Amino acid sequence: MIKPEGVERGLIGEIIGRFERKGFKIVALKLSKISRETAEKQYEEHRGKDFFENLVSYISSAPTVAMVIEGENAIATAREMAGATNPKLAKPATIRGDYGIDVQRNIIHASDSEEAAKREIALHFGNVYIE
Ligand code: 3AN
Repeated sequence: MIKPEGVERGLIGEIIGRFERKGFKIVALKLSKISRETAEKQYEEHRGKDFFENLVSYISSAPTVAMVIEGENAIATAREMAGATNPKLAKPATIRGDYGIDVQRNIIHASDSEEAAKREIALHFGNVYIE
């Protein structure tokens, strides 16, 4: 998911392009302002943490781009391409390393496991792409 910061700064094409050029196939794509309820479900694992409230408010404050990418080792590779959670520590040539500074507004969210990917795809796109 491209977070509000990435959309506002005009980075949609750049970010999608990176995944396409890497060789992944974009199989679903949706620009929308997600509801607070959906944001809470997306970040359910972080409920109770001190940044949860701000994170949920932020992610539901302006449009995001959700996408499903398909390809070999897609989950791990997408996270490598996203870079470290804190953009200050993310390496150059990663998305967060190249475009981010703030840990909350860190440009992109990438599912961290097959289980999370299935849950998040269902949350944003329904069950169409789940095998
Ligand atoms: P990642 O997005 O790299 O999987 P997570 O799952 O630890 O990282 O964190 C989810 C989101 O929560 C991050 N993308 C970031 O927006 C936010 N976040 C994580 N740690 C912090 C923090 N210390 N302060 C503020 N926001 C944070």
